[in-house]
Amino acid sequence: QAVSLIGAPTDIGAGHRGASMGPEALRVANLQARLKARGIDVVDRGNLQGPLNPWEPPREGYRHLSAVVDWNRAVYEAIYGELSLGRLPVMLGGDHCLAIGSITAVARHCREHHKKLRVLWLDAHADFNTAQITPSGNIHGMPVACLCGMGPEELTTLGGSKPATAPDVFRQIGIRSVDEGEKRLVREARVSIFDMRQIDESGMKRVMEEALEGVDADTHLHVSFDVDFLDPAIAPGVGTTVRGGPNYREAQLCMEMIADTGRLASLDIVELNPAFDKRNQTAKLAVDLVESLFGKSTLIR
Ligand code: DIR
Ligand code: MN
Ligand code: MN
Ligand code: MN
Repeated sequence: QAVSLIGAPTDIGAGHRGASMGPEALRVANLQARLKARGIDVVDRGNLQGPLNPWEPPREGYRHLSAVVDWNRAVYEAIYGELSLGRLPVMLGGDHCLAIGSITAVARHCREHHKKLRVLWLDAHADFNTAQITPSGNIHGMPVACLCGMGPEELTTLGGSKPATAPDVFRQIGIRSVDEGEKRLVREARVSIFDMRQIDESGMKRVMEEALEGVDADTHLHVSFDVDFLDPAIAPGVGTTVRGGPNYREAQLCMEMIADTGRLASLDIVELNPAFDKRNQTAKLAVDLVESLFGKSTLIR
């Protein structure tokens, strides 16, 4: 297994500044060395480049649309390139708008290689807003809708055709903050959502079994890990904390069960915001969890 780390240092789609420092925080927390220690070939490709954040108000429902498009083009090309080399790309965000680029590339790779795509969206938020219903204009709240063909043409057609993916490839886990208009849209699109209430009632084990159902040898498994998925008590280093998220053990189990499938083929680590963190603890936690995602087990067996 060969892994490529790709930094995308921008907060262009977010409502707070600072996610642009995420890639460096993950490097400082030793992401590459920790994966290498697992016997994985890990290359750090360095950072992509794109426009600076002009910090402007939203226009016609979108904040910084053209800069978001530029960043996502760069991410799309880089991720597609790594997949073509047979490597497993890890996109170090950056805010979650960049998953439009990464997952559009992954979807193209899957089409070309006749693979089924499954996306696990680990997040406090559904990220299914559109310009008409967004409360903020921040495009990091819109990537899933864009990938399903709902959004500005420049983003929905990043990979040429539209839509990049269908709603049925997604399994959203940890959800606990969905805006009013967004609730109606996810229901209409029939996005599969395992919210915190379901994790409370069924437990993380049962939820992950359901979310991973049907993942087989022909499946490309993509994990889009928004760090605000985690409970803010253990992960304060994000711009949009929502209380009541998975605790440390629940998060570990989630990652370990993904690793057990042996199908992880691409990963986003997004929304890590060192400006809100203390002593880089959230980056360290993210690295710890990513080790589990790549097969490190706390169990003795
Ligand atoms: C909120 C916050 N739903 C919005 N979204 C996200 O502005 O659209 N925060 N993704 O991380
Ligand atoms: Mn492949
Ligand atoms: Mn998100
Ligand atoms: Mn989120």
